[in-house]
Amino acid sequence: MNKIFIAAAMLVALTGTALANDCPNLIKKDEEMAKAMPGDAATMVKVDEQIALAKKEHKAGNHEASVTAAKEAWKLLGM
Ligand SMILES: [Cu+2]
Repeated sequence: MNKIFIAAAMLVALTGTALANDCPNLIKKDEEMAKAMPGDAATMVKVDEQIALAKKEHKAGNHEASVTAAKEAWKLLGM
């Protein structure tokens, strides 16, 4: 029972770390894509908002929310 608990805790820790490392990469990709293929002005405002949100959530430790915002920016860019 204890072993299962430890394995589960480790899995959560590993997933958390992976997500924490993922956000800056995803945000970087967003920024690169926004530069490479800017959409219309209204879309870019929304993209910038999502990127700013992703950075904020990452700093706050809400990595899942950060990844969601970063992926939302991708969608807005047509990815
Ligand atoms: Cu993060």
